[in-house]
Amino acid sequence: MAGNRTFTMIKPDAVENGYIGPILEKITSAGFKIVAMKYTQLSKRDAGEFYAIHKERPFFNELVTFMTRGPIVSAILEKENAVEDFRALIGATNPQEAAEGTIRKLYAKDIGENAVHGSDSDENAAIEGAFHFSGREIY
Ligand code: 3AN
Repeated sequence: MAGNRTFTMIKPDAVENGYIGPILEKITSAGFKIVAMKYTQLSKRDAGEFYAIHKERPFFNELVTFMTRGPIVSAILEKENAVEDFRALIGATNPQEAAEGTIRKLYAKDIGENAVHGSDSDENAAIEGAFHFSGREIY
């Protein structure tokens, strides 16, 4: 059975461009409840750990530099079928391939700076949420 939570980050490009408000509006109007949320900045070590799965990819250093260059918003979201529905809401990794109306189509520039993160499985949603939130927050 599909889980009901996912994890997201509004990435530095979207924060810099003033899109926190519009993106949160898209998320909540799509029926996601915000369970935990914070405005923060990742260290290189945090970003490297978060994206460890991409360590061998040619874009890894670029990704870490990008994700640490400014503040982000990280959040745990709740909705039935959360992971799949959120991936549909944000659109394809490459904004040029993202469907009309999706967050990446509306607010992202390119595959490297693509405005938002969305977990790709229930398992990763739990791991990523735990990475960003200690459990002492109320959620
Ligand atoms: P998604 O975020 O859609 O799950 P992944 O997991 O394939 O996509 O990639 C993780 C992140 O790595 C992307 N959000 C993007 O910021 C970055 N990324 C992926 N592919 C590239 C690429 N070819 N060049 C630069 N950055 C990339």
